[in-house]
Amino acid sequence: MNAYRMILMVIVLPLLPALLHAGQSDLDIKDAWIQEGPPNARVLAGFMQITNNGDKTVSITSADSSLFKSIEFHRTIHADGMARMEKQQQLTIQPGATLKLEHGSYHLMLIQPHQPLKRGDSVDLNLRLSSDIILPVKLPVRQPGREQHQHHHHH
Ligand SMILES: [Cu+2]
Repeated sequence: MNAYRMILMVIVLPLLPALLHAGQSDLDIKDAWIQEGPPNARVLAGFMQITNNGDKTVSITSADSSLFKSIEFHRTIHADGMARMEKQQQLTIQPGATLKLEHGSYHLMLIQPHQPLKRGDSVDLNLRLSSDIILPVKLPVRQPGREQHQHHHHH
């Protein structure tokens, strides 16, 4: 064994467990969906439940999809009988906690679809985590439920 191979063994072998772990995240995504909008909608809202099964806090720092110009994280705040949306720099999920993206709370704001989207379509998007892991998520486009008819977006 030459010196070069010896160095490889010494350096690379201890790293293997870490390398094998790369690409896996502690986040579990459930019930991901996008609400169907009116034809030519400029923005759509996306929802999901994100559970952190790990023992460290995880942040989602950005999201993107080839079907949208951009994706933001929003939170709807109710004050003085009005609902308004605040842009969030990131979504943070504590260990063991579940963050619900739902009507009247946190949601994905999907901005300027490149093509019309209707129920039955599905959207692939990538969530980038603070650990630099990219988490792909598929969201079907669905009709809003009855209980959600009072929800409005103001931009
Ligand atoms: Cu919004």
